[in-house]
Amino acid sequence: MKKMISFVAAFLLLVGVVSAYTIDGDLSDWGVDPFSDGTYHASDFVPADPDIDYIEDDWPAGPGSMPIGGEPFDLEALYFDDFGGYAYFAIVTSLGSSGVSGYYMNALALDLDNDPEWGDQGYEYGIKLRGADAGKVCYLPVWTAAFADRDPEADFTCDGSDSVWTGTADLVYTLFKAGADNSHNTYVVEIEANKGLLGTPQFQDISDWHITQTCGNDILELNGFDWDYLPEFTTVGAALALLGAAGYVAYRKKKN
Ligand SMILES: [Ca+2]
Ligand SMILES: [Ca+2]
Ligand SMILES: [Ca+2]
Ligand SMILES: [Ca+2]
Repeated sequence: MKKMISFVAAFLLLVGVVSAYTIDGDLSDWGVDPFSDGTYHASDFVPADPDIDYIEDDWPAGPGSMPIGGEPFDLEALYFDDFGGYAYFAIVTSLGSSGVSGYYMNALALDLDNDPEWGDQGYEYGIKLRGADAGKVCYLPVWTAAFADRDPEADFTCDGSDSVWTGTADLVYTLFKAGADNSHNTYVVEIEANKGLLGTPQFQDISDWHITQTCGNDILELNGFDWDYLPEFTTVGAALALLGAAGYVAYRKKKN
């Protein structure tokens, strides 16, 4: 029976029922290791699992390239995955939580319904990334600067007439690697948000994410991705049925 329980446990692990991301600022669970040897390699940013949505936009250096001011303000990558009842994010950036020269990475903006007409400037959810409100999620936030052509946004308040704080996501904002990228530090934000805080998106819903930065100095958006977690009731059910059958056999053996 013990053997059967470990087999079923291994099976559940295999189908991903008990695995998820650990919110610790380490990106090995995303299968990426940016600036692995102290320099830029595009391949370092490619996640192991093709189901992970991501965008990479490391500052290419040189005149005219965004962000203005270069490496200190660089938003480098945004990763997204959903699993079970949770949404997961990871952000890679040169901006620490205390900012640089008064510039900060402030919030993650979500256009959940992929409809620019619903939500202030289309983005009907906001997640605070730093400060006392870090991790707090607001429905119908008020964005504090113009969002013309989806240019980056500074920040949001949750004090509009319809605004509601829906709850707080687990969030870690931490130093990832010191001095590895053009002699600047690299920071990681890792987030786990209950889908209930974000309007309970359904399988194959299409949404857009946008990171806001003071002054819109750098742009990082993940547009038109779908929520692709499909509950695997059949595999879980099969595993549980197997466990039940094994239990029954063990019970009968004992009885006899
Ligand atoms: Ca992690
Ligand atoms: Ca960079
Ligand atoms: Ca960038
Ligand atoms: Ca919208």
